[in-house]
Amino acid sequence: MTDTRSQIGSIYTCEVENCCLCLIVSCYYFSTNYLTWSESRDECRQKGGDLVQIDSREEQVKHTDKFWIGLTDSEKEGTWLWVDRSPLNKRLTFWSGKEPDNRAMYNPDGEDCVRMGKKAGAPDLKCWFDQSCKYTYRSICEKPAETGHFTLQISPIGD
Ligand SMILES: [Ca+2]
Ligand SMILES: [Ca+2]
Repeated sequence: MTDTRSQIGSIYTCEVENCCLCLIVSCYYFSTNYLTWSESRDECRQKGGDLVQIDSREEQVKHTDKFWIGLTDSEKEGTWLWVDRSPLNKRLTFWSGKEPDNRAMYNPDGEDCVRMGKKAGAPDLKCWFDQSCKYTYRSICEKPAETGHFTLQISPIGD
């Protein structure tokens, strides 16, 4: 069973499982600001998280539409690192078609940041694109799940 809770005093929405133990699974914040990849990352960090890291297929299933995610090869071309510096698990990638292509022919700086595309019609959830980090998109922030206090969102009956 999964349900969703809001973190007190936070803009993040968190999901919890197994509510006897109230194991907190993950907290996400969907930014509506169109920012470059580093500006998006700054915004997430200011809000106590970081750009989302996709650690499971379930996490990929949850998210849709065009958002920056926390994956980049800006340090070393072709070496994809998540924002916590963990390497991309090659068995758990969702590159679209021939991506990543670092289309340097059109982008003098190459393409070093990853945007999730719309999943609609994407076979097997494959909707990641490497893009110029200077483009502006919305982003998904993720917050370490173990911090903070949580409250159930219950609407009083008859209110
Ligand atoms: Ca690149
Ligand atoms: Ca690309």
